[in-house]
Amino acid sequence: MADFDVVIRGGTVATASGVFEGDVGIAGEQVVTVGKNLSKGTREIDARKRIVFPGGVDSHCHIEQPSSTGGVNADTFLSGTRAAICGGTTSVICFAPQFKSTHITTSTADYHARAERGATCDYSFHLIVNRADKETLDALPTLIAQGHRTIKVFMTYPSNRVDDTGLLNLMALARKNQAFMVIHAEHHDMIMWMMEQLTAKGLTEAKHHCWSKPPVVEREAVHRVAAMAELMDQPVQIFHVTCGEAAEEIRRAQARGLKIWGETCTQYLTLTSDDLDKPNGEGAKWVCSPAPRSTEEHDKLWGYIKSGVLDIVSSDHAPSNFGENEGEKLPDGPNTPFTRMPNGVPGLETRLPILFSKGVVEGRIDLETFAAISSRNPARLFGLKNKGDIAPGKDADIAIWDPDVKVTIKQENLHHDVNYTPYEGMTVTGWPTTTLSRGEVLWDDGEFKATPGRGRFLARDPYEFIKPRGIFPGPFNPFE
Ligand code: DUC
Ligand code: ZN
Ligand code: ZN
Repeated sequence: MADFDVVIRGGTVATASGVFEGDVGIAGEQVVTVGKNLSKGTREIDARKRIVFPGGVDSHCHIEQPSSTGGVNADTFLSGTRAAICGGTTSVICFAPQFKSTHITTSTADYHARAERGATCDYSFHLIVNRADKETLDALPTLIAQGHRTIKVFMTYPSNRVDDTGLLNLMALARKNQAFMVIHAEHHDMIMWMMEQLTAKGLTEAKHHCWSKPPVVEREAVHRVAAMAELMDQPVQIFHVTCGEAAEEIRRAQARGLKIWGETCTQYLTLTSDDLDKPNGEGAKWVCSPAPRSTEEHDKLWGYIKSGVLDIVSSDHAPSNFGENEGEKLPDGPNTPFTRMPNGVPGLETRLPILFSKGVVEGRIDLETFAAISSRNPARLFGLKNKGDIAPGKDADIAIWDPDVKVTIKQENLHHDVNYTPYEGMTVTGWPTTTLSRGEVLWDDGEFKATPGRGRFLARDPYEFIKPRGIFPGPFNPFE
């Protein structure tokens, strides 16, 4: 009998802690040995001239997420996780949404049912909370204890935003119940005011979306979150940082010792406001929030990645079809004002190839940093203890890459279920050729094969990163 179910042989194994030439031995669902000249496996995978990375962890993706108006975003759990796996990602953290008129326990259970039906890779949830009322505050401790260890708050969007008092109350609840917080940080009133002015002047094209939310809108909100997190002694992550000004606020807070982390996304390292400047409503394809900036800001973000201030690059996959139905990018046709365009771009499948190409191939980061920002760091920050590494005892979630292949990204070759990609025509170097999830080969040589619903919910226990520091800015500890 073979010692291993699978041996990945002769590759360059690259994790956040190091790079070496060797083999990976897998038994059942887990990695059991990493070394040289391992004995034969029942299945042998030739990884010569390949890089063997831990499967990506995408800690920010909106999949099959119902909206308050009854629509659902374009990907199902089946298509979204298929796209993830074909792009080398093996765990996703999605968003169980809350609605104004539904109990959060019910909406979370409904979202679980969707994932159980379709997910082909493992998944966990952040809980979107959009009303910090008594009913919600009473329900959250049980939901957190069930393994939903993050509360997500939007500081903007009329239908989802939580005001500052609500955010403070949620931070207090998170602290008492050992939950983490992730924040969409933009100054709501500034954006609304700017939208009104732009609309009054007839400046309503997609490109004006960027005008409505310049970097100061983000910088102010990040500063505010950091101050609140300091007051409450609550660990937080700032989502989708787009610019140096906002990243600098995070750096300053980190320098004060706060438990604050920053994420950026592929689109903020590649897209610019010029992408939105297209005629006949086409710019809507690139509308996302916060807004895409400039190549100068891309360079700044890479700098903050290199220094570790931003330590996760996720996709913020938020797919809406480019079409004219309600919920699609142009609900009022080609002249749809930007205020009515759904925010978000698809990017689950392209996240890692773009990050590898722009990051590793173009010499901005090394292989270890790539493995850290795409897999190890999100697994660690969100308490996915069996993910993010290739080491004995870890789940055999692995992506084997051809680092030399040149791929021109085309919608027709992608595996999501949205009808465009914002990266159409971009040529990247490197793509995953084989992806394993818990030892099972799901993507190999252009073929995807997985049973819908095989993905498992990753319930998260309390972990180091969400522990408060026990330090308050004044003499009063409100939690004693
Ligand atoms: N911005 C968000 O806040 N969420 C989804 C997509 C987007 O662009
Ligand atoms: Zn957001
Ligand atoms: Zn998002």
